[in-house]
Amino acid sequence: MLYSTDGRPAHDAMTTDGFVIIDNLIKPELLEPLREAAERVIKKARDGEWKERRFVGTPFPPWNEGTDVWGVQHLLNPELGEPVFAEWYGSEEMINAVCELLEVKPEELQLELFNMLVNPQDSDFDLPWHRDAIKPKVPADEERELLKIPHYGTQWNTALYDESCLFVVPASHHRIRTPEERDITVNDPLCRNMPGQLQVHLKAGQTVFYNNNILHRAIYYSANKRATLHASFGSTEGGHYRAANIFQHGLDWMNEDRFVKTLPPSLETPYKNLQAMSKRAQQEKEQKQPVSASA
Ligand SMILES: O=C(O)CCC(=O)C(=O)O
Ligand SMILES: [Fe+2]
Repeated sequence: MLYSTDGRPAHDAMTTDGFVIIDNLIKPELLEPLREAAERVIKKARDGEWKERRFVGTPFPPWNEGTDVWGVQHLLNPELGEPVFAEWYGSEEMINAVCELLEVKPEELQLELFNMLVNPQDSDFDLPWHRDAIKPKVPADEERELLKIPHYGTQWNTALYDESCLFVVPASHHRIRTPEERDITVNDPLCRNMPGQLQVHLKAGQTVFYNNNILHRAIYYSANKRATLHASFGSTEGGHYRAANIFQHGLDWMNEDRFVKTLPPSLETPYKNLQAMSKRAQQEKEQKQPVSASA
């Protein structure tokens, strides 16, 4: 069974608190190769050789304004030439942990996003308090309904160096915001004193899985090195509900043969599941489109 760093069954901790910290999901012999690959990729992103980046000043996609990089997108893209990322994403440790948290079998996993969060160089960057899939201004009734939608997937941060950038409000993933929390998320989203906030301290090699509807924010300190792998898997049961969130990131490169060839055997079925989901999502979109009279 998978346990949190404080010795609780990981699935229970995730359900109750909306996040869970787990140790040892990077084999010791993979830590250095991952760090070296991360260095190369960060350099390319900062130098502009790799254009898929998040910039300070733009907290949410599209991240197309600014110069100082706080995130690097698409680490699995073969153009980056860093197969160690797929090796780790598809490693037994990672797959088993995700399967246990999602209560699915490996063949039910859906390959998804794999990015990296890094320290900016010029100034600190405050990512505002948010829930990933619910906008701050939605009325309480709508928030309550949106929080009931199952996730059919999980996302996580794995630190390659010690870091304490993420803040969460534990157990806020299954309830609407209090009036004070609502006021902060709408009017003062960079507030550094959210009631009940908890700073997540990760040692190198530790992973925090979190429900992306937990109230969370991050502070990116330019003086503290951050190279944190930020990834997700879905499950086939409801993978299509995740389509909008996944495909907003532009994943056409995943259709290419040269990408498929880089996948370790453990990711072949999760990849096929993603492709099947993409087709299904596309068909549903086309069916919903009104028939228009063409000239
Ligand atoms: O920096 C982090 O740890 C969180 C990033 C985040 O919340 C996001 O990209 O939506
Ligand atoms: Fe987020």
